[in-house]
Amino acid sequence: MTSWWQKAVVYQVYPRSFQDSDGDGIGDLKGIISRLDYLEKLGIDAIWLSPVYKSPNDDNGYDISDYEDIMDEFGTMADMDELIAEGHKRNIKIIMDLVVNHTSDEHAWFVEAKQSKDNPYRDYYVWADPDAEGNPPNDLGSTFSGSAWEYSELTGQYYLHLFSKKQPDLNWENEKVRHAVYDMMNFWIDKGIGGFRMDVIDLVGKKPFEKITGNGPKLHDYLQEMHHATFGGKDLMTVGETWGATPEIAKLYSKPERDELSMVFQFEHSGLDQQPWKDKWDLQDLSIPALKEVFTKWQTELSSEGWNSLFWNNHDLPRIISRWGNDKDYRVESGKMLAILLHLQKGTPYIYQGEEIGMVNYPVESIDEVDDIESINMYNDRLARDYAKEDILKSINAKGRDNARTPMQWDYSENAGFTTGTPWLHVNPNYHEINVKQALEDSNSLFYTYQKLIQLRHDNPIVVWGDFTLVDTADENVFAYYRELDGQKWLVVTNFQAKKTSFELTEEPKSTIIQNYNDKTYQKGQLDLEPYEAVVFEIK
Ligand code: TEU
Repeated sequence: MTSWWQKAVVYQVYPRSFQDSDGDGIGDLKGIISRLDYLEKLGIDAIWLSPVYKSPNDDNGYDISDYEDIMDEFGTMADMDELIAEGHKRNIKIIMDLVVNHTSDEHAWFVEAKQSKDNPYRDYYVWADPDAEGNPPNDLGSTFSGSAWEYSELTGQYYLHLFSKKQPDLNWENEKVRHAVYDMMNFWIDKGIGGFRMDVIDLVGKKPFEKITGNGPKLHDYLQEMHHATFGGKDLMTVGETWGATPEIAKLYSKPERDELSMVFQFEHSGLDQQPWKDKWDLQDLSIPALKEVFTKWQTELSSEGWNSLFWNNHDLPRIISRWGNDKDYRVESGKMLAILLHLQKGTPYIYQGEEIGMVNYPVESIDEVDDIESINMYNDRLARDYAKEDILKSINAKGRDNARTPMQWDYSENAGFTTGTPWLHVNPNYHEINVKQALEDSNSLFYTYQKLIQLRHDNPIVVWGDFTLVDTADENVFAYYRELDGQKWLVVTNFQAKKTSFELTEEPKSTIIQNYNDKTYQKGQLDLEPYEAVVFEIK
């Protein structure tokens, strides 16, 4: 059986930074609606909408205080209903971000729970007595620096927060919590959404007293229970965010007969430019052979069981052209190369807003320019541990989450057409060169490469279903692979570096499907490749 999401391309919208409609400097739902025609032109099938629920914004909406209401700055539930309806008119489904590992500390459940040890909501969260010295029960750390335990004066116990202290962890062992979550999911399903992206879903089976966070013993039981209580049998798409997934684990989530999820985001490639066993902030250069190995492993392991998601970017990751392409001399060439390399693999591709016009990282000079709680906490933590300020800022420039969160660049007008007010986060000053208007007017822009890649997927079963085989190359920085289906064969060749090289084309190509150096023609034999050149051949 096949499903719509196996042939789909998903576009992620980070609402705060997409389009402001009322001049308060913050993107909103009406703004998104006004840009649906643009997304339809790009050709995407679904939008993954980062959280729009009511939230005090300690972590920009990933701290939810009411799952069935909309954040004031973003609009109203009527706007949300309109977004779903306007999406349907254009065959664009809305995938809601489901953040249920934790709530905000301002959620009614937590406001109740913290009052007393016998409050009916107490067990919605995870509490622990101080140890003999008054310290937290163990040394579990928060992803956003410091301890994962926060002391609560009112009752003299600690509560667990794997993220900020304003994001208390829900206790999934409590059946009432699980069923409250399922009811809330059904509320959204009834509105006609297309599915869910599940935030850090691999943490919900945690055993914090045994210091188990990801992949806890009950995780898959909970997901099967959720599946049957909510989206099961409803043709919705579900994608779990799972930082610690191996191919074996990804199959547990995504084999259809297990009744869990459609697919997961796994991050193995994303860890390749950090030093082994260290933090994402501890930088090292990307090795292309290592990248080839990781992609090949996932393509091969999930070829017939389970399903892959394909992505370079999201709201937590730096811009891919700045990260692994070249944002100085080859912005467009490297951007197209990266797009072609990713989108012709097997799986469901995700495009993060602005990726399709080649937006790049914002240069941060001082911590005062930073909004992201993860970066700010890390900065303070490392300063206290005597790291050099320059090194910390270097890490933030390379990996900080704000890189992806600067406002969408629409045109040449003030603030890039994002807002008529003061933007909540600085607009990248390069919007005079990089913006949607420019991209739409230039038939050679990155936008049209993305548009064509989406079209190729929609039109060619080989892109959706074809087998993947890595090609051995003389230059280890050339990444080439075959896709094959029913006697048809495509060859993808990409030069993943800023210098020229060559590639031996051993078969006469029938045709060229897409390329990023337009006026070149190709024949069997030695191909001279330009920096970041990418070309796809039909071989037979
Ligand atoms: O991200 C999970 C997560 O662990 C990230 O914080 C990630 O580790 C980090 O950015 C990379 O170092 C999800 C959301 O995508 C993120 O925006 C939220 O802050 C987080 O969960 C908490 O909800």
